[in-house]
Amino acid sequence: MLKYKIVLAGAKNVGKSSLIARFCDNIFDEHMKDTIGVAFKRKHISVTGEEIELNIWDFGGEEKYRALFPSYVQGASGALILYDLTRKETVDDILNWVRIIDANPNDIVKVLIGTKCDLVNERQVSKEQSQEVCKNFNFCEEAIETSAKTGENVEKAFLRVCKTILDQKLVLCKSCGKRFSKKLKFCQYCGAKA
Ligand SMILES: Nc1nc2c(ncn2[C@@H]2O[C@H](COP(=O)(O)OP(=O)(O)OP(=O)(O)O)[C@@H](O)[C@H]2O)c(=O)[nH]1
Ligand SMILES: [Mg+2]
Repeated sequence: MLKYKIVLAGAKNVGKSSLIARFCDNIFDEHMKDTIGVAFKRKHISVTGEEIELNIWDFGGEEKYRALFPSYVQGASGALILYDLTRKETVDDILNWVRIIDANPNDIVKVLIGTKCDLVNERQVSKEQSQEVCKNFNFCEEAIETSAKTGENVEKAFLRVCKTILDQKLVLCKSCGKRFSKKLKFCQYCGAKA
């Protein structure tokens, strides 16, 4: 089974733990507790025929934990970076997370996630603004607007990061049709030359 580490980052209270709780356990808590330091969840999913174990790292957004972030990103294949679309100052914070993720020697897939899209009357960040951020900081495709409360687009967010990681790391064998690591010279299933 393929195993990938995914990290979640973003300002305090953007909804990182809530997104994970909806994705992993299909629950939503109006009174979610602040994350102290780092939390961890594991989930198995199937993506385009590949079985994947996702190790999901949830990082407390409070300022005092930020010095720990570079070491927590070690070994990650993907990052979901969240802003709260009802608080525009959370968009300004994205650059701080991107700098650290991009400084990592691994090629980490970045997906931008807008949260709390159920709060339609409180929106402060337009789709155009988030597209601009995606372009400027080399995010994968456009931002995904989600709601952990209703579940809207939550699965899509995790699937996007997984699919992009698979495309980056695996190649389709022309001989047997299975996917194998780009690092290998031969297909691990049928032995055909890469
Ligand atoms: N309406 C609405 N509220 C949300 C949503 N996601 C999270 N919340 C609320 O926002 C608050 C913060 O959510 P958390 O998931 O704890 O945020 P966090 O980013 O993990 O916060 P830290 O761990 O402190 O960094 C909680 O009161 C949640 O119930 C959402 O999609 N819609
Ligand atoms: Mg949290």
